[in-house]
Amino acid sequence: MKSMIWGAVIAACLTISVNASADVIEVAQDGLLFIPSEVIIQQGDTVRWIWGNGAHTVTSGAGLFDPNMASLFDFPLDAVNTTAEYTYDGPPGEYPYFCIPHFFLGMTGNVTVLPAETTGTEEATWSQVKALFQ
Ligand SMILES: [Cu+2]
Repeated sequence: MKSMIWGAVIAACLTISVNASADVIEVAQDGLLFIPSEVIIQQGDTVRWIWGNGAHTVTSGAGLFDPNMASLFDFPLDAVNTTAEYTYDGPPGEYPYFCIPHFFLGMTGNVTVLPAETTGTEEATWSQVKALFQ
């Protein structure tokens, strides 16, 4: 019975992952939080940040001491600029970002970019599913 349930879960994951079209993943801002703060996407997907309140930035990099901060993007996120978007079409990997004025208050997030679907073979998909749990 248990294996049947896992089979169903895995089948559901495979079905979702096989959708090779580029997606837009939304991240909300509320107070000093990006919600969700961690997202897992595929190469070519776009993340859209949606302003909630206050004045913030969405800035690429691991923080104010990251020499590469803002090398990918540095968006305002405030009452005037209520959305920001970035398409992750670079190499797969971890892409941290943060809010400049609130970095020291822990306003950070991370985007994990998985390899893009190539042919949608089961093996490629399965390795992506496994990568979610590593
Ligand atoms: Cu902020």
